[in-house]
Formats: sequence, C-alpha cells, structure tokens
Amino acid sequence: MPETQSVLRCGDFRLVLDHPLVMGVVNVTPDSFSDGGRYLDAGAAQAHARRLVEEGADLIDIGAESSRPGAEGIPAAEELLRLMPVLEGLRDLGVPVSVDTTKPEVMRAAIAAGATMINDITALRAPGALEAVAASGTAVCLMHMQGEPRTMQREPHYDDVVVEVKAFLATRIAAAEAAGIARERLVIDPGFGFGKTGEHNFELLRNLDRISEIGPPVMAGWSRKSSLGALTDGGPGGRLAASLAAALLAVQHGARIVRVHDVAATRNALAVLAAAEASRGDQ
Ligand code: 9MG
Repeated sequence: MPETQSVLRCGDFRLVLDHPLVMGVVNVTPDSFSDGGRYLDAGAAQAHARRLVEEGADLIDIGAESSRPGAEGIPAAEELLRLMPVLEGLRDLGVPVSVDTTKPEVMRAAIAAGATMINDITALRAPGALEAVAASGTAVCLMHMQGEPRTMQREPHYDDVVVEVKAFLATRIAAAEAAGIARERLVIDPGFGFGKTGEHNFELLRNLDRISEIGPPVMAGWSRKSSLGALTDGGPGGRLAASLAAALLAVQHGARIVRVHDVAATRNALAVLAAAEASRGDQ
C-alpha cells in the first residue's frame, strides 16, 4: 500500500496533513451573488473569502461555473469575466486559493493570477488540461463524475460504484503523474452527488478508506447538496446539520479535506471529533 501522504504542495504553500483540512467554498455564479454589478460581485466574493479564512478555512475554492445537477456550461470568456476580478483581489489571502474549473484556458489564467490549486470535477480530462496544470506548481483535485452536470442525475448506474470510482481515480492519477504532476500536488475526490444516487453516495462514504488506499489525500464535498436536503427538513439553510454530519462521517472514514460552505460550524464539529479521538489516547 502507498505511504500516507503527509503534505499537500500548492505552489509555495505546504499544507501539513496531520489534521483534517477545511476548504471554504466561494461561488461567483449568478445564483449566489446575483445582486449588484460585476465590481460589487467581486467585492462581495472577496469579503466572503476573507471571512471564511477568519473562520478557519485552510484553503478557499472559488467557482464561477455552476456544476449543480441540471446546470448548463458557460463559455470560458464568461467564466473568466466572473472569476478574474475576484482572484486579482485575493493575492494576499494567506491561504491557497483553489479555482474550480474544467477549462485549460481558465486554469492558465487563474494560475497566472495567483491560484495555487485547480479543482477539476472532470479530473483534467479536457484536452490541454493536464499540460496547463503540469506547467505550474499548483495542486490539483481530481474528481470522479459520471456524465456531465446537465444530465448526470438522470439515471446513474454502476455495477460496483466503489470499484469503478477507485479505478477511474487511479487512472487519472497515472495520467497526471505521466504529465509531470508530482504526487505531493494531488488530491482525489469520489464526487458525492456527481452522477450518483443516494445509495451510491453512502456506499462511497462507507468505503472512503478503500479510496484512500490509492494514496493521495481524499477530499469529500457533500456540503449543502440536494442528496442531504432529501434526508432533512427545510431548504438549503436547513441542510447545515446534515452537512456537518456528512463532513464528520467523511473524516471518520478517511477524508483528509472537507469542502464546505459553513466553515466555522465545520471547524467546531471537527474540534469535537478531535477531542473525542484524543481522549482515546488518554485511556
Ligand atoms: C465544485 N464542486 C462541487 N461539489 C464538489 C465536490 O464534491 N468535490 C469537488 N472537488 N468539487 C466540487
């Protein structure tokens, strides 16, 4: 079995993986920051990123193209128009800035503007994406998705979801390494909710330790997703408790990074888990 990775290298940042890391989500999609003009949107997004860092985020993920089920893609020019003003104001953030994108031209522009991680829900499968990341020192999150956001939740099907997700991620790690992206720069993610039924999600959750066996740190992103909403009362706001439960369960099953909207609450929940685990050593 590969040695457990102890560090994640994101450009000049070295994140030590001796405790669960929290990635704070900043969406600059119109449905998240729709009020006001583009300058105001960028200001609001930057203020939100800074707030999440104050709350304890170890890294920030900024996305300008929606990947929720049913979402239509947008052209690279539109994505850049939303993203670049936000990125330009975050060079001094003090923690790695990740950009959630699937497009090599957006990756290159984001890296030039200071992004030190690329979060790609298509695992660098677009032509030129491997090269765009390899040419930099950025980290990359390789995520599994069956299908594409527009249609992925119609009829997800697997013979064995854990085996298939694991095999896909292993193949993408091999492609990344062959392109010159070092292990210390890699994160993998089973892609909760991306072409998966509720049952698929829970089977992956229960078997996250098997995904971890591949080597790179596992990221879990289940925060505020509709599959959690389906289990609880209320709308997205009411998903907080479910998101905290999902983050804790993911960490207990081996996730080393959780991608969340509610950073302060997640930090508090993880503090309880850490105390519970430390108390085992006291006995
Ligand atoms: C962009 N995005 C939305 N959900 C995600 C998840 O679960 N993982 C990663 N890596 N990115 C996500």
